Amino acid sequence: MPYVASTVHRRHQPRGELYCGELVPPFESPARWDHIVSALDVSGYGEATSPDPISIEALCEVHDPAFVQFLSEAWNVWTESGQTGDMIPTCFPGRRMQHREPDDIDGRLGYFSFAAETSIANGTWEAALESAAVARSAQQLVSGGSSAAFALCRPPGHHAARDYLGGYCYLNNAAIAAQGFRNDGAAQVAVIDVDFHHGNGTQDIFWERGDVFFASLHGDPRHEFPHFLGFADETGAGAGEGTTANYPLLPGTDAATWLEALDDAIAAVLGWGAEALVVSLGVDTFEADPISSFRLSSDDFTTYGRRLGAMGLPTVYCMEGGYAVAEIGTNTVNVLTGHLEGQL
Ligand code: SP5
Ligand code: ZN
Repeated sequence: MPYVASTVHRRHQPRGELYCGELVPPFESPARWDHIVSALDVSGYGEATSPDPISIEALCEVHDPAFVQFLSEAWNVWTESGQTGDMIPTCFPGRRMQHREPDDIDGRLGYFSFAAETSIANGTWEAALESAAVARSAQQLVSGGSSAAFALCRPPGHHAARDYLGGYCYLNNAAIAAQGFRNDGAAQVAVIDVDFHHGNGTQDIFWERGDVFFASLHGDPRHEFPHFLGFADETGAGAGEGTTANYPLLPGTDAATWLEALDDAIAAVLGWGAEALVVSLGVDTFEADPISSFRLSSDDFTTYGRRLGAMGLPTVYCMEGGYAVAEIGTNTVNVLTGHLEGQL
């Protein structure tokens, strides 16, 4: 399976993450990428393919142009106004407040964010843009004839909605890949999100679209981030009614229960008639993940990779979360290798 990756991700390295009342070293670290590349290398995946650049127009197929404009200029505006720290949003539009983009940079930051653990630092925009390019290039390899490809995206993307960032995500790489499949001729595209957290951003982007099916398995929002989306009764609206499927699962969920939900999601996607598949691949479902609460073992990742491969669809895997850094490479490669076994 070819994989697409770029060292530009290293430019994104915020100083800290607001976690449990402390500014701690970010869980979403550059070292994650290194461990995945090492594991791919050891398992014989060969050299990475470099991404082709992605256009602003391509981003705006799934994002609000005003949000993209904000991301692209935020760091420059921030530093030119004399501020020296990283950009951490501290105020958000609450219920019954105005949803109008302010002029002030602090106001714009809160307006385009939903969570304060995600900061913008020097290089964040360049890395986020490159991560989107990685996803789109992997999709193009698959549309060009490869049965599957892995997009080693960093930063991740599935929490980034049409017009707000959060959850370590800025641009929605998986949505960009799914839109790419549509542009390249697939009439119906599915996204299966196996990250521990609900893919609120991807759901938001495709909520009213009948051409992209979104299915997510995740920690129940009553207990887990992002807390305000991902309930089982969310099924889409308008033209998208019935093309969203959520599987909220309780903290402590084990492989048997998780795999049962996956089988249900796979059946829904195949029954709907998907022609291409994007997998939002977060491996934070791992039992030793420091910020998550599911109980999958490293072998369970191989098991579910086989089931995804057996779907027989052209597939792009987009890297999302996973914070047990020492095992992130093994767990990620296990899914990809399982996929290759399953598609035979
Ligand atoms: C891509 C991805 O996996 N993003 C996950 C972002 C999660 N960030 C917030 C985690 C909050 C965890 N709960 C903190 C409890 C503090 N006492
Ligand atoms: Zn996650």
